[in-house]
Amino acid sequence: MSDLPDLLNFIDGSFVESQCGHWIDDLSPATGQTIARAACSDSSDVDAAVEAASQALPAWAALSIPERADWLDRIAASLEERAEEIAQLESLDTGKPITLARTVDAARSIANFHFFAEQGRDFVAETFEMADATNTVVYKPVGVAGLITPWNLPMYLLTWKVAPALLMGNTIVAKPSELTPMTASLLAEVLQDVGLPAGVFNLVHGTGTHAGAALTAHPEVDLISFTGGTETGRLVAASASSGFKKLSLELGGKNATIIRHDAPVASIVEDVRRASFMNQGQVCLCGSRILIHESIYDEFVSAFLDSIVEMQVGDPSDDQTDLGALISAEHAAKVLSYVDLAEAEGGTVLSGGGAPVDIPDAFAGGNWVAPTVIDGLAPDARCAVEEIFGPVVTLHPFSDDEEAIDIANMTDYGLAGSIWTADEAAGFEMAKRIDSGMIWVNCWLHRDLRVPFGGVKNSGVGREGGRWSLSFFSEAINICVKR
Ligand code: TXE
Repeated sequence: MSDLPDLLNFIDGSFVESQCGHWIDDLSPATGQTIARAACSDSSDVDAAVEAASQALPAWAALSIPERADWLDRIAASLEERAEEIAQLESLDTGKPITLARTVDAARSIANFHFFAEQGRDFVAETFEMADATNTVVYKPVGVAGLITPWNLPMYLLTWKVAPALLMGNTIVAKPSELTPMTASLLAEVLQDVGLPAGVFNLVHGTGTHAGAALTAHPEVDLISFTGGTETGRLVAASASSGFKKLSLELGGKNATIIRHDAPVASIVEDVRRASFMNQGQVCLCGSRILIHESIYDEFVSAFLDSIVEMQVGDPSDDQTDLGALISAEHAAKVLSYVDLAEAEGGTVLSGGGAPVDIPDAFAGGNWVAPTVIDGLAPDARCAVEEIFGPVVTLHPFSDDEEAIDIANMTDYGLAGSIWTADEAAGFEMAKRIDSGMIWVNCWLHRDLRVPFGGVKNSGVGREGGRWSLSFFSEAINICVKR
């Protein structure tokens, strides 16, 4: 028997072990030590969870949207009471700085429920009058929703799916990343505490290849919302498509940060640094390619490197920490392999490139990569177009807007990007020509939850956010009544 917390599945209102009794060790990214163990589920656990969700569906679907919005508010209130605990667990489980876990992960997880409760109350179904008939659009739940989430923003992304799925009357089987199971278990506790009817939300811990694949292939699952890597997204899409499941895929990114000739370098450098290194660069929206107009290249690079020297890297639980640990030893090795590749491709490492030098002994077993800046690469070098998903950015000069747009569009990804300029109109025109789902001008990750969120090209399929989430998590049925 282990002294560590056991993270159980939550099926039909009860916490249960996996049927095979196996466990997955949950490691601290900052120390490498085991901090918990999570149920290692297989298809029999997924079957039980889907059965519970199917049984709970009729009663949950029968509630009105405002009644379900009230449930979301109750969940938000209960999460709010545990906000600090959410932040502590998320920082421990992901290696991210505690201040980020407080201000982003915990805050957004709560906000997601409040936001979708409001959306539900404001929701108006359309009617379309004809000369002799009335069309009324009725929004029905899709059914049992399979929600598969990654490790970079565990509760933030899980709640982004759970809240609208519940609001629109679906029941849920969630499969969080096996690397970060802690806060999904906390969410299950909260849902049990608030008295959500048994079976409406079910949680199955486990690996992608066993629990995740069983969920995407399950014939009684009607919808899959997946956030994760592009290669995994391909497998998920192939598995879900044979059963015609409704599908949303939020995948990877290789986003450009474009700094035009007229950008005020001194005042944007911190924002660009944030876009580069937030969450150790492990956010699909991070700007990992910085394109800089040649007239201000040297000025920007010098200011950027100076600002990186000021970053505090280390103990995630320290309020002053800017950059924590990477999610796993394997992921850190992958990120560092890209630094080697960059050098082989002719790049020069201007900063970082390996583990930070002054990590205390207590964190020697963790997965550390210093903020890394590389220049001298061709814009189509592999390091400049493939997703690295770590604290590594490449720098590229450009001579005019046309060239910046060409470079920005040079990857197979199309998720996000940012443009920095004194000329808002020019920035707006440029934004329209970038092949990606979201572009920020003079800001980054400035989120209004009402707007569409999603990517083009290899960054995904579909949109979530605001009314796009309500539409994805429901079926619009038209009823035409002739007078
Ligand atoms: O994610 P995976 P990984 C990118 C990033 C990273 C790469 C791989 O580049 O280096 O993806 O990361 C579940 N059927 N992003 O391997 O595999 C898995 O258990 C069903 C971008 O950690 O995509 C987890 O719950 N599910 C990204 C979830 O999929 C499967 C965030 C995501 O894991 C499955 C994370 C399968 N066959 C990584 N295989 C973003 N868009 O923000 C795995 N899973």
